[in-house]
Amino acid sequence: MGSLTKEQVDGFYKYGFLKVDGVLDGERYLDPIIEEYAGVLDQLADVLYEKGEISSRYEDLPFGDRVTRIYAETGTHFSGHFDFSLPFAGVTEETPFWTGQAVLNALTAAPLLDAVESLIGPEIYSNPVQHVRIKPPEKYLPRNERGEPVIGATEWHQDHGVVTPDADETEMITAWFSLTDASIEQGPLKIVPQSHDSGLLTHCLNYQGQGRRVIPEHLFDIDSTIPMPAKRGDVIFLHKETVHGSLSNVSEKIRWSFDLRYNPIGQATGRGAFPGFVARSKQDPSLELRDADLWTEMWTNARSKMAKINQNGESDVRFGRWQEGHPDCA
Ligand SMILES: O=C(O)CCC(=O)C(=O)O
Ligand SMILES: [Fe+2]
Repeated sequence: MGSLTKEQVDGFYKYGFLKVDGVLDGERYLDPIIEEYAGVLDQLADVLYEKGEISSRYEDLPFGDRVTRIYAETGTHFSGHFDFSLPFAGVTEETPFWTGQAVLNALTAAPLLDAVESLIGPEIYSNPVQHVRIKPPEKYLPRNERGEPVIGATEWHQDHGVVTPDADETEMITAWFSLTDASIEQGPLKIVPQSHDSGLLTHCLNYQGQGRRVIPEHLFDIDSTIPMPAKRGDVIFLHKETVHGSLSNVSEKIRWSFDLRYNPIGQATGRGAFPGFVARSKQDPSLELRDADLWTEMWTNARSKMAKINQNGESDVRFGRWQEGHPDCA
């Protein structure tokens, strides 16, 4: 059964977003994820230490400080080891990803799906456009060739803009939540209320030579931007055409969030090479995925297929929809 009030649902469609406090119980859903990722980091630290890429395993540091230290010392980031997704190109049979049981339990948490059900109905598909984002304090991060932190603020975009056109009619919604409190200093989401009224806006692939995909600021009302700090367990729902990005992490702590997508079963996900699954079905509950081993198998199969395409700069299967040279991007 849906858990949102009519006012909340109406507010979501009117403003293009909805923040619901205390959806996910920290002890039940979030602590197990934190524990699971500690194991992932342990493994990563072992490998890096054995290769001589770090001078210590840093096992006494708490998760956030340990990640930050390892990224700083190696001069690179290891986001792929934690993400329940894959890169779009250059994948091999060894490309890391993480699809653990605690993660799956959060994606299928009843209180989360109850809220999703209020927005898109009881036949709910977990869309594979999904990420964990572990963003260390920017001041400690390695920099790319343009001098920017390797995992910095998220550029202005709409989630509709990151799926392929086959999903143009899909009623996809985004659910964002943080595993630890996300203060303003930690670089939470920033949202432009009612920007979804404008429909899909142009995303420029290399706006003003900055080398990143972004909606140019002249296409939306940037002055009405609001920052969205959140407590752990709160969930922020976004309409697929709501313009959003994130602030920079200028704090001393990591910012650690999940962003998930859901759509009604049977609609295109806009990322057909990656596996989604039935998160809830009132019509046929036997379809619901709850076993992380099966989920891992699905991603392992996807990885094998990806290892045969999109190699060496080729684009056999497209993941994006934008081309350079649009007049909005001049
Ligand atoms: O967490 C972020 O920095 C960006 C998240 C995002 O774009 C999303 O939830 O769709
Ligand atoms: Fe997004």
